[in-house]
Amino acid sequence: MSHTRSHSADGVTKIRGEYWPQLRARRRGAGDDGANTGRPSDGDTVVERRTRPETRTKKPPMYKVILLNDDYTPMEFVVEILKVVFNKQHAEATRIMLHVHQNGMGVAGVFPYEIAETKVRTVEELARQSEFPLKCVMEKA
Ligand code: TYC
Repeated sequence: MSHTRSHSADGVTKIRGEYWPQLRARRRGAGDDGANTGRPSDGDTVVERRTRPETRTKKPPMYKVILLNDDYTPMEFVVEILKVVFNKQHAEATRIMLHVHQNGMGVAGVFPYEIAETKVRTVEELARQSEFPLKCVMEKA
């Protein structure tokens, strides 16, 4: 192939020169009569438009941070954890704590991986300091 491509920030790729060599053979002698065939002939500038963005904008995977029920951690402690670590208001913290108490587990929040990891560690460290067995896990949302 003997064409050159120039890329620009607006997503347009310009191709100058011979792009489809087989076309040249077919058109040899005919020249470009200017007919709009949708195909370039020698020396034409071909414009290609990007169909997907240049930069990756994929959202990070999210992780649920899940509190597990146990028989020993006081309800008030779990409510405090939900307020301090997960920024919940009192009523919402109480609702989540009761859900965990009644159902065995419940979602405290959903975060990107490293934030979720830090929340899990913070909960277990605060529980450990108070000698409560409160457990917390994370799971892909
Ligand atoms: N089941 C505990 C109790 O009766 C309360 C509790 C709620 C513990 C939620 C852990 O994640 C938990 N004291």
